[in-house]
Amino acid sequence: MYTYYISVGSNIGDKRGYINSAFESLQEYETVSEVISSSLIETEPWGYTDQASFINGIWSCKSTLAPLQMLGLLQSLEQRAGRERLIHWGPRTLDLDIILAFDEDKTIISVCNKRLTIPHPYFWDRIFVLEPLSELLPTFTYKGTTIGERLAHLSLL
Ligand code: PH2
Ligand code: MG
Ligand code: MG
Repeated sequence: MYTYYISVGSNIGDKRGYINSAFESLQEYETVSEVISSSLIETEPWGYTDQASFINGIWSCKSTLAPLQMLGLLQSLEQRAGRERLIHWGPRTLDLDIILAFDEDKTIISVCNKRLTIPHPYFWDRIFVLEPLSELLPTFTYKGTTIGERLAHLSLL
C-alpha cells in the first residue's frame, strides 16, 4: 500500500467544479481509499504569470497502485475534465500532480523516469503546493528543513 500526496490546480472555467468532481471520481476507485482534501485556496500564477489565478489544494490518499499506475489514473481524471496541453505551465481545467509518495513503512519513494519524477521537482519551491500540504502534513521535514520553515523562507523572497 502506498500513500500519495497530489497537488490539484485549475485556472479555467468552473475551477472548484472541476476539482470537486475529480475528487468524487477518485473516491470511486476500488484501488484507492482514505481520500482527503486540504482546503482549496486561490493563488496567483507562478512561472508563466500571464494567466488567470488558480484554485489549488492537496489531496492525500492510500492506494495499492504503483506510482506509474497512479499517474495513469490521474491523467484519466484530467482527460475527463477536458484537459488540453497547449502551453507549458499554461492555463488548465485540471492539473493533478503526484508530489510525494510513501511506502508502507512511511519511507519516501523516489521515481525518476521519462513519464514521472517524484518527489515532484519543484514542489519545495511552490507556496501554492506547500501551504495546503502543511495542512495535511504539518510536521513534514525535507532535506533537514521543516515545511513551516520552508514556507516562512519562501514568503520572504
Ligand atoms: N501550476 C503550474 C504553473 N503555475 N501557478 C499556480 N498558482 N498554481 C498552479 O497550480 C500552477 C502555477 C504548472 O503546473
Ligand atoms: Mg503542475
Ligand atoms: Mg501536471
